[in-house]
Amino acid sequence: MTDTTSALRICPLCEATCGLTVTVGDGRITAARGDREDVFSRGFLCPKGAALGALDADPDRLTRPLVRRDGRLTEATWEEAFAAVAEGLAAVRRDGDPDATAVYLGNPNVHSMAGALYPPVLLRALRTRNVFSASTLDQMPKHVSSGLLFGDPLAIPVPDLDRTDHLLVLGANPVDSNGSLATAPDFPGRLKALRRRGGRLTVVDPRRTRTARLADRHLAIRPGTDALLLMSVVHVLFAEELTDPGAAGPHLTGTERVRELAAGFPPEAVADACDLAAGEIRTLARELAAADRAAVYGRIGSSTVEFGTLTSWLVDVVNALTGNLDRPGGAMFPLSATGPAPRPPAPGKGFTLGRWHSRVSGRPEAKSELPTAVLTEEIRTPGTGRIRALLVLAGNPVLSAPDGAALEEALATLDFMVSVDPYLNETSRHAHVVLPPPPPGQAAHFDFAFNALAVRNQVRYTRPAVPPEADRPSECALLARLVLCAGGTPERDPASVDALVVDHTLSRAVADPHSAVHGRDPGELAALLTGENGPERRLDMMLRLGPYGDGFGADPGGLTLERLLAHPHGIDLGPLRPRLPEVLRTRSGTVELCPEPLAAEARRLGAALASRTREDELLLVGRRHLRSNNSWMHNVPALRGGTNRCTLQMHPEDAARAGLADGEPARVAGDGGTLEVPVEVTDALRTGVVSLPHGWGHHRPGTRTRVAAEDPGVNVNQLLDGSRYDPLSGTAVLNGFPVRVTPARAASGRTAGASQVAAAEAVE
Ligand SMILES: Nc1nc2c(c(=O)[nH]1)N[C@H]1C(S)=C(S)[C@@H](COP(=O)(O)OP(=O)(O)OC[C@H]3O[C@@H](n4cnc5c(=O)[nH]c(N)nc54)[C@H](O)[C@@H]3O)O[C@H]1N2
Ligand SMILES: Nc1nc2c(c(=O)[nH]1)N[C@H]1C(S)=C(S)[C@@H](COP(=O)(O)OP(=O)(O)OC[C@H]3O[C@@H](n4cnc5c(=O)[nH]c(N)nc54)[C@H](O)[C@@H]3O)O[C@H]1N2
Ligand code: SF4
Ligand SMILES: [Mo]
Repeated sequence: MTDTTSALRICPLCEATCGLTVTVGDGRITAARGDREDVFSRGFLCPKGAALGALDADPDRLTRPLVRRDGRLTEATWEEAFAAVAEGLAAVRRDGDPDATAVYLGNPNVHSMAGALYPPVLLRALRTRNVFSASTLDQMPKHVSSGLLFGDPLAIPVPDLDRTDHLLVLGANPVDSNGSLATAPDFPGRLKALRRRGGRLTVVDPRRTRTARLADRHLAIRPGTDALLLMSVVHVLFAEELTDPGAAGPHLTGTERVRELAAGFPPEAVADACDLAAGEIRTLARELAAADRAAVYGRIGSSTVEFGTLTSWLVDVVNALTGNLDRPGGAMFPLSATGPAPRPPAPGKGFTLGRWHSRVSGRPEAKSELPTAVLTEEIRTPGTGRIRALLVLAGNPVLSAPDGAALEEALATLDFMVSVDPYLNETSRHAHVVLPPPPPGQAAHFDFAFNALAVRNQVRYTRPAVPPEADRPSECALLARLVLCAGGTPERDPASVDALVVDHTLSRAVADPHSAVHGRDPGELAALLTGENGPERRLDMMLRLGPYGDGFGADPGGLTLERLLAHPHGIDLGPLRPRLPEVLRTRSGTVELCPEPLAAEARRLGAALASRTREDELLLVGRRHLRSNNSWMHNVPALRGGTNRCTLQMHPEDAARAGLADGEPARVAGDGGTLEVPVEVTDALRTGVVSLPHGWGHHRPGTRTRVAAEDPGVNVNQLLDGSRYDPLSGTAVLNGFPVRVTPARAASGRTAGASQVAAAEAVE
């Protein structure tokens, strides 16, 4: 028997950030359970967290870098791999066009320290405008609406779950996803607690999800029409004189213009389009207005739709008009320990969209990113500024973005591609160099992104649970070396990247009259930093400069890395507190409730009211399964099977109309292609709507996710061609798009098994 020890590890597998107690033996995690003493998660964990050990020890994880030689990816040493990266990038950058090198940042970057600390430095070194990320497949609409409303795309109000009396959830299923843009360990438990204390839960979702089953009211809306619903709620609030912005009132401007915009959207005008009764919409508005404390919360289903930014904006407009913006129990701004320290309110620079445009189809940037849906055309279309090199950090856009087949063809034409990824998968198989980070057990963890979205202010840090392997770079060290390669100085010490950031940040802080370290010497401050390595010193710096920090001695009781390390289960920093107007960065210094780009979208929405789906079309929506995570967890045996399947869910009436029975293969056709997939007949979704999960399609050759390949499923995003998008944010429409469903037998004259399903996708 081997000796086992236990260690603490914050779970990196979803936004809930649960604290785990892991058992370690033989240099790996052998078991994981919830840490009861964690100040935030109090022992909660879900099946994914419980499988952290299996995921950590997945035999398909790459342990050494791969370098393409004579067309084939071959194991190499780290030195060989970084030499290949330096050479490949230099060859493209030598021509002097920084935009020829593009970056795609995938979702796991928000779940790791490396992903928070190094991509910003990498982008500065590259100076490219070709920056893409999973955000334009996800939450970019919320950044844009927050940018326009509050002047800061990162100022995202979260529902104050534990104190609200009425929660309205649109297009989110936190019982399965465990929550998003609202970090809350045990989201399901918090919803049950809301009901127990007599609060109301309303869920708007075309599917009767597990979240909808907890609700006292479920509105099975027609997909893509949430903006109409909320516009109509706003209409009722004004028409019935129910608006009362409360304490936020003095900070709001543009309220009258919102009233004018909403005038054309009485419930009777939108009811048909939303397929909801006008009376239900009125009741909803009245209840939100009447509740002492209410919060509206929208996620994926309200975001990855044509009016995603408008919907995201309306969520906060309703919160503001009902007095719930910035009020306890309403929608509040968290205050993260590593965020900027509060400063006296003052007008800011505001937020501008479209400062540049994509080369081929002229799509506007948002938050310095271009839409991921145009990545393919930017690689394929010849001319100056064509993307010839691509760095993919923790991303799998071949499965996560529209039309992966076209993207794959484009990737194959790149002069150079790097994937920083633990797996050889649908995307990384196209790379010239694959750099695998060590498994999560060997990584330290701090939630830079999610503490700014948490429903309670708190701070936690865990060092590696398992001793890092010798001779293998941590993901932080790996990305630091990538930064040096991008900057043309591959020979330099990776620690110099952290030193440079520290110097830059401290120099700015001492020059800032509002900073606690104003006027001090940056060198003196740098010498005070503690930590075992560069990332820890940077964390120490951010904590000390942050809202709860010790200000490098200015507040001796304040937060430092040392103090945080002395609290291994974290430090609770209290419930959310009102932050208006300090949080605002708009030019007016107010909450600009009716920015012109959104007013224009509202007018476009009015025009769209007239259009209808065709009779023979169904609208497709996605779904997430509790034991899944986008494209990359189908390789863990413990998380497979049961209801976690790639099936086309259909209402019995729609299935009967299409001539399909449960288990039969259907042929699904969309703008971008056709798939064959088994039907699952269920009344858990409304009529006129079908559902297919994303992240499947693991049949491709040259990958090494052997478990996933046994049950590959099909890639739903192959039904899309990227031409549907939310114009303000550039976010792809991934929900509520039209498809036609017919029996596959009629089309092919045979029954499709798993391999034939895969083949059908590969062919089309
Ligand atoms: N149809 C449809 N499409 C969708 C969605 C949908 O709801 N419907 N959802 C969208 C959303 S919300 C998102 S966020 C995107 C996700 O889009 P992506 O981020 O492109 O895709 P993921 O599947 O999350 O892939 C993450 C990659 O990171 C790797 N990885 C995992 N852990 C680490 C790590 O610690 N370090 C590194 N370097 N790599 C790691 C994985 O192996 C995988 O290759 O997909 C979007 N696509
Ligand atoms: N288990 C698991 N957890 C995850 C992930 C995962 O893949 N698996 N992914 C993580 C990521 S990257 C993210 S971004 C979050 C996402 O977190 P959530 O937003 O909670 O994710 P979903 O489960 O996709 O919920 C979206 C819901 O919107 C509904 N919907 C679709 N179209 C519409 C519409 O037009 N209107 C309305 N009102 N509803 C609509 C769908 O039926 C679905 O139930 O989850 C994270 N957590
Ligand atoms: S809910 Fe999320 S953070 Fe918590 S254990 Fe599950 S996957 Fe990990
Ligand atoms: Mo996401």
